[in-house]
Amino acid sequence: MSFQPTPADKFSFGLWTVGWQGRDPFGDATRPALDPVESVTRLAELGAYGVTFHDDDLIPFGASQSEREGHIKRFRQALDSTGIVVPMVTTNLFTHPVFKDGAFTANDRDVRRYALRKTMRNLDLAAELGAETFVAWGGREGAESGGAKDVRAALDRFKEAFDLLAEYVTEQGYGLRFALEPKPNEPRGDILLPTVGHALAFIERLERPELFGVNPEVGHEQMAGLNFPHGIAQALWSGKLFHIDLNGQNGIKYDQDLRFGAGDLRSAFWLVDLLESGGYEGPRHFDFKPPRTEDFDGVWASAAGCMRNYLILKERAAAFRADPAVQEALRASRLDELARPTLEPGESPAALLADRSAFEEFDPEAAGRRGMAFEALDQLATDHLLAARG
Ligand SMILES: [Mn+2]
Repeated sequence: MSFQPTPADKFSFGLWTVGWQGRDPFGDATRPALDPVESVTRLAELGAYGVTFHDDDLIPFGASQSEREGHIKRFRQALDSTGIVVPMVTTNLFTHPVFKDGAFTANDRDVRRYALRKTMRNLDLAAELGAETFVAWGGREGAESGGAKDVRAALDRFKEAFDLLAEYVTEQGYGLRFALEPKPNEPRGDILLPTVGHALAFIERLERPELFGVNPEVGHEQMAGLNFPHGIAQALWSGKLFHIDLNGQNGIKYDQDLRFGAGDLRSAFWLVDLLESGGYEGPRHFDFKPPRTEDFDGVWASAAGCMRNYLILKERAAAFRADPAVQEALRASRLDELARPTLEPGESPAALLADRSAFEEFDPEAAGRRGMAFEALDQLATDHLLAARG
C-alpha cells in the first residue's frame, strides 16, 4: 500500500493550518509567514484537493479594496494552475480586539452589526470562489464570568445573526450552507454552543434549519471529554454533518490541534470507519497546527502525515469490516438485533401489552446472565488497527 493521497480522497486544509507561525500564549512565532500561493502549490503537490480560509488568512485585516482584489487575483491564479478547489470558507471573528467580547453575541450592538457586515462580505467571496459550505466558529462568543453574559439573550442574538445570514444567502441565490463549529472553551473561558449536541439543538430553533449543519472538530469534543465518533454518528443520524475538522488531541487539556492520527488513535480508527461507511461525502478537512518546534520541512511532513494516517486507517477499517471473524463477532455481539426495530410493524401499545413473551414469560435473570461478547469483538478491532491481522 502506498497510501498516496489523490484529489479523489477529498483532503482539504485550512490556509491557517500549514500557515500557522507557531505563536502561542507564551511564545513568539517560530516560523515566517507563508504565502497562500505557496500553500496552495505545496498542498496540491502532496495530493490535497482543496484549501479553505478565513477572510483574514487571504486578505490582511484592513486591506484596501485594491489590495483586496490583488490578493484574490493571485490566489485564483494559484487555484487555476493547480486545480485546487475551495470547498469551504469561514470568517475570522476572533483575532482583532474589536471581537474581544464576541461578534454575533458581543454585548456591544455596533460590534454585532460590524460582525454581520464582515461576514456578509465574506459570503460574497465564498460564493464567488464556488464554496459550498460556510463554517461559523464562534470562538469569542462566550464569557469568563457569570454576570458578564446573559446567555439566553446572547442566544437570541446568535439566532438573529444566523437567520439574517441565511436570508442573505437565500436572497442572493448562493448555493451555500452553514456549518456551526462547537468548542467548549479556548479562547473564551466558556464558549456558547460548546458541543455537537448543543449546536444540533440550537439549529432547530433557527428560521431556516435546513441551511444549517455542524462542523465538528475532533479535539474540540475531546476537550470536553466526549466520544467524538458518537457525536459524529448523531450528526449523521440528524442529516447535519455538513463538514468536519480532523485533527488529534490527547484528552481534556488545551486545544492541541495535533495532526490527524496523533492523539487518540483508537477514536480516529472508529471515526474513519464511520465516515467511510456512514454516507459522509464531504471534504476530509484537516484543522491542525504543525507544532511550533517544526521548520517548513516539518510543516509539510505534518500535513502529509494527516492524509497518510487517514488512508492507513481507512485501509485498516476496511480490513476489519471484511474479516469473516469480525462479521461473526458482530453477530455474536447481536449488532444485527440492534438494527431490528423493537416493535413489529404497526404494533400498538395495546399489542405490546398483550404480548406475554415480552414481560410475563420473559426471564430477566436468564437475559442478565447472557454475555455480550464485546471484548472479543473489540480485540479484533485492536488486531486490525495494529495490523496484527489481515
Ligand atoms: Mn482546535
